[in-house]
Amino acid sequence: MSDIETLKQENRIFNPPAEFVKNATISGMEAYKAMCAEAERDYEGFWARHARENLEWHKPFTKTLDESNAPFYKWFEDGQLNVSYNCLDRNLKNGNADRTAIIFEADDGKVANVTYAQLHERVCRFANGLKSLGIKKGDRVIVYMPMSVEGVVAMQACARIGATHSVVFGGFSAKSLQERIIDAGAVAVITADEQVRGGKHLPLKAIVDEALGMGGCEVIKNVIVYQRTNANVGMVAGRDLKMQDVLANQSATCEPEWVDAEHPLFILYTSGSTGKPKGVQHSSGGYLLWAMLTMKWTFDIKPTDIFWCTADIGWVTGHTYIAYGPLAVGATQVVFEGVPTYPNAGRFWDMIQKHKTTIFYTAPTAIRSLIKAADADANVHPSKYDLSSLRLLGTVGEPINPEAWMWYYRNIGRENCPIVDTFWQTETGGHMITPLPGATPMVPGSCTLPLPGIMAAVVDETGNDLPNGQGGILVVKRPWPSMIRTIWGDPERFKKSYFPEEFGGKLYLAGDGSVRNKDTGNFTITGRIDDVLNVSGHRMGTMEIESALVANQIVAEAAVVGKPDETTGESICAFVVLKRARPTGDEAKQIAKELRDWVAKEIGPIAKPKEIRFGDNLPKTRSGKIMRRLLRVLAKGEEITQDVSTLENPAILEQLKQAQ
Ligand code: 6R9
Repeated sequence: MSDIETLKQENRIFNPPAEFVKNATISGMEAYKAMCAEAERDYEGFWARHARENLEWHKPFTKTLDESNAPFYKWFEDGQLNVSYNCLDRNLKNGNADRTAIIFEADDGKVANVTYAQLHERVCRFANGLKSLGIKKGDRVIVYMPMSVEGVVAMQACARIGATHSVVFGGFSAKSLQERIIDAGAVAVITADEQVRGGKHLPLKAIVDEALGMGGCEVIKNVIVYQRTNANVGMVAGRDLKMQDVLANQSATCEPEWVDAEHPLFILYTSGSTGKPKGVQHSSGGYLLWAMLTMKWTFDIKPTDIFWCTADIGWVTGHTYIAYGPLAVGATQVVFEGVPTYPNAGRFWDMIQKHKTTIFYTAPTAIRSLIKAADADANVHPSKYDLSSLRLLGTVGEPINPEAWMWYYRNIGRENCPIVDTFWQTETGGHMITPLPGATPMVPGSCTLPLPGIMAAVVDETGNDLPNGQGGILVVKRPWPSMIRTIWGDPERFKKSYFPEEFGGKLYLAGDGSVRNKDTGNFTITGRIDDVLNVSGHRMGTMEIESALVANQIVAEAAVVGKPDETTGESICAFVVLKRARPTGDEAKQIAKELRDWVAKEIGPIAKPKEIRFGDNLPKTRSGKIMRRLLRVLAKGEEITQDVSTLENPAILEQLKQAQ
């Protein structure tokens, strides 16, 4: 039985604990249904009410939703606000000044607490510093930072002055960084000398220098360097500045730049089905509204909580559930610099115990690798730690297999914490389909039901609704406030990718397949329907990796497919044809290693193929299309049962069967 078949038949149901339901923000299914009904009845009124109740507006909006130029929807268009003001100043006014905003734990275990007042001051000083460099509203600023308080400060300071940030994950290569700098037309880069992960020092500034040296980045006027390790890094006079010098002598207050609700808060690059990463552009008002509402609804956030999202600020999860959401609701959160396996695989459990974490949000891939580690070494088994502070668990980034869900539920939640399996995307800005912890009956492996106001559905290839029980394409039928606004610099691609004409131009296409349970209507995500892979919760385009491979001069052709992997969900398998004879034995091993390193340089270590197989050519149809479907079967090591008579060169399949 395939994984999807198993998931469809999953019928274990876990109700939220009564105690949780009693105190929950959304308590019980009736409350959930009433909210959904309100949104159905008066869609704009529903969102307008929440936007008024949750955000502090400098100038109130009078229009809720403008659909006149669909799919370029506008929300709260004539309202003005500042995101950083809503995250910081508002907490100072509300009596939260001395409340801990961030509990920062460094790789080596050192802990530093930052209060809202301190965070506000740091953001203001840095915002003033950015202004003194001439950075202004509408400018784009690249943030290439380690997990740090300073990373959050950099993002918030950009928001404060109305500059649009684009955070690039610290694991991306110089080439990827350069492409993003050019595409965004950025004027400055904020980075660190080095990042520290798992006891190792890894360069950041040197990679920035390499990226800028590749050319095309002449628009960058300044590089601001946070000194994380005090490593000796090259500083270009007139261009490079230390963060501490930018902050020095700046005023501790900074009048926020009031921006329109639609002003782009950030651009975040993500992989699509074609080669070039897309710059997903998000708004200010609608985005922050959903970050706040989902903190309240999905995470049931309370003043007594210690919230911990383990994502990196380089991904959307780190934007919404570290840099913005928790601060906007005045929460106390843990920010972690390191990795889950250092100094040992008990690090997460140790940190939950130490910081009395109450809400823990992580990725299935981390859970799976920690299950393995706990099985291998009893000392890092979660039973060795006091996890009794936990009251809610969450997962994000990829489907969670029911067995990993059960382990998480039993060993981490002690069968007493609801699990929110949150389905969403870079493009959606925040959670879309997820259990509500004090309401929804949970089913392992299912993200259950859409949040109130989110009109998710499963349709066929022509956009018609499918009955429950029938697998199809996941869509969202109505625009929602935190949705992607456009692809930076490429509105046509935005339309084609997300609102294709074949579907009438008005349905948002998530790029995932889904099926709803016949009885409950629960959604189960069946995986991407495009050429996007999900490796350890990281999104990667197969075409992106293929382009990187063929950019190597010895490669003639390459096809990349995903292969199911016990730990990482999917792994990357590349089929490669060289310009010279097909290598075998040690030579094949050597070239495979060189190509893996090459991809790490072109894109970043996360894109390295786990497996490379060499062939004299690739299986193609007579019209020259590579049959990726067959390659996926070969990668899995399964027998091909499909009809291969339309293949130009069926004999090649035998050769590609063997893993090298
Ligand atoms: C937030 C984030 C988005 C893709 C998405 C889907 C997969 C995310 C999931 C899930 C099943 C979940 N995905 N959460 N699949 N269940 N709870 O991860 O954004 O990096 O853009 O990835 O991840 O395939 O389309 P992003």
